[in-house]
Amino acid sequence: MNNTSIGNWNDRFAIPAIAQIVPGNGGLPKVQITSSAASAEIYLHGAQLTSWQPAGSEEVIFLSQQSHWEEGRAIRGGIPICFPWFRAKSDDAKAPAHGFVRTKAWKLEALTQEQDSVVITLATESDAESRKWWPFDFRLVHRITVGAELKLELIVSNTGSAPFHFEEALHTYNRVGDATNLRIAGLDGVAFLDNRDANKQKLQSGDVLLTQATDNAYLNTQSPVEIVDPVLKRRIRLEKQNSLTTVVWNPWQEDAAKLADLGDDEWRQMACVEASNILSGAVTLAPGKEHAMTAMIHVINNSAV
Ligand code: TA6
Repeated sequence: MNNTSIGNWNDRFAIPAIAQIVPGNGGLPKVQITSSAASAEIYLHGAQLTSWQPAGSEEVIFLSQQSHWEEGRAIRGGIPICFPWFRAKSDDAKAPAHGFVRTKAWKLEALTQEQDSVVITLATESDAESRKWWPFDFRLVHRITVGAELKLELIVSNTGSAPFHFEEALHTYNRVGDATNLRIAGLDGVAFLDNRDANKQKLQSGDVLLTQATDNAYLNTQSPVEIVDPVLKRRIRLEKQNSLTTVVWNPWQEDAAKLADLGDDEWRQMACVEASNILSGAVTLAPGKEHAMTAMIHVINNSAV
């Protein structure tokens, strides 16, 4: 990426004093939003939001200080997009974890204002590289609305002649005061697969408390989920549409130590709660059809926690 492309992007898309494209970490281009309602940063790499701070709130999104910033590698933190599979590809151990769209540059298609929000539209589509891993034709649009609330829409279109079956996730790393001192409400009574215990099916009893490495896929649930954070004195609320599964993940000390792009103690400042369609929630899409999953995130400050 060079200054010419930055200049061209800004000529086409910049909103003076509100939104511009600038060189980010590793020289990767990012859209920088500084509106009265919120500030945010979205990298074209993976169409990945890495920061959202609504006016009057502290930063809501966690970003590792040890993340890699290069083509072909995922950013650690923010909101990675997992598509067209989640975790390892079931029939190919060599395939990239969480699919292949979070490690490539997406195309910036639009940057507009809607009332006091800024809407960023990014897209990617199948190509010779993607077909090496997954022999289907698709177009993916990620539309992000940055305002007092954060809205993420992931729209999958089948542009080919055969139906395809896919998984997807908006793998949100929420920034928390202390992962050992919070509760995650909204999943009481929901069945989940515990990926830390041979994916055994279990039943959630009460709020989710993080007391060890946790990697749960909650099934058949469209419920809102709240991270209740007594340290930062706030609740982060996730509402979702067209999403049948919710993933809760924290690597804890032992798994964090295995991640070169996550500081050994950074696990304490993060809690992943992910709108998704994985496992039994995976989607089959006919040719010419599209599927839109939406996540809405907002912060309630100084609430009774
Ligand atoms: O969302 C939970 C999870 O699937 C965990 O199993 C863990 O692998 C995490 O994603 C991080 O995956 P990544 O490939 O980004 O290291």
